[in-house]
Amino acid sequence: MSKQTISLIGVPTDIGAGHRGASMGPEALRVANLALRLERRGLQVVDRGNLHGPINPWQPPTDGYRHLDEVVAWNMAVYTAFHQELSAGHLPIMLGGDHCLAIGSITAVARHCRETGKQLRVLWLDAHSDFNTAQATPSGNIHGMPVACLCGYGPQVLTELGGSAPATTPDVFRQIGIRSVDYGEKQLVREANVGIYDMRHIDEEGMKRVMEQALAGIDENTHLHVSFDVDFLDPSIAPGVGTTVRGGPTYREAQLCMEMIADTGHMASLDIVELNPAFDKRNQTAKLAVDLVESLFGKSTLIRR
Ligand code: B3U
Ligand code: MN
Ligand code: MN
Repeated sequence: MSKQTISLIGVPTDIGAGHRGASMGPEALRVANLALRLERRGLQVVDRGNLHGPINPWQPPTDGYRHLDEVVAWNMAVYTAFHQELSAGHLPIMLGGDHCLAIGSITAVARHCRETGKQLRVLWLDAHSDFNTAQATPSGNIHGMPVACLCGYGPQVLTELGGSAPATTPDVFRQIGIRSVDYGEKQLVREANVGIYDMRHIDEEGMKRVMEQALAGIDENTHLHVSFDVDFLDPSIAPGVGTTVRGGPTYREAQLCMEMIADTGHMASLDIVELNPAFDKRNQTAKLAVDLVESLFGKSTLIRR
């Protein structure tokens, strides 16, 4: 079998976020040696550089959305770049950027799955369920809305980014680490029946059981996309994010989560989002993210198979 090619795609924007600084995420991940660490795992890595898009005008919401036009422009760029890499047989990694950009990446992945007859599964590692709508959002920040948009709840320019709406359905999602869901959003995720493994579930059953449940049903025909919002992690180990929420997974729990994903052998695309170097200290959160991504690609203490 030929070497797997990984394509790094930098998306330097905080256009959907409530704090400035996620735009520096791609460079922080490069400085933390992401490419080299993956190469050491025997993977071929190409860094495609950064995508380009509008500046952040830092405006209040209009009709419930902040920066909708700019969010669409950035997501179109992500959608095109991601789809191109997938069509070439590469494994794309988005270096975000805030989480609104997962609308573009996952719309591309969903199209690729339709074209190849694959079954899509999305693991959404996050403190937040990101299922807000213009009515439910407390902020208008679109990084709190990508899952809703991908499932058809949102402005047409985002729900139909890939030409047909919606990109996918709630049943493909498994959300892990959730501990902050807004008032109206709770009703929405319940109605849509999104698969949510919140922190209580992790506390009660343990990360091992939770991951067994979240990964159940994955087989040869599955395209597994991992959307890793760095605020998934407990803020004591990952302070470099815009919206910290206490009570997240520990270093050990996060490692186990990543290792169990790696064990499936089916991860075919990845987002690393919401890393915010403006809140970080000595790039520690970027280094931790890289460490965990190595585990996602099969790094383990011992030879297990
Ligand atoms: N749910 C809140 C906060 C939030 C969502 N995602 C992040 N923060 N990173 C909102 O504004 O929608
Ligand atoms: Mn998120
Ligand atoms: Mn989050």
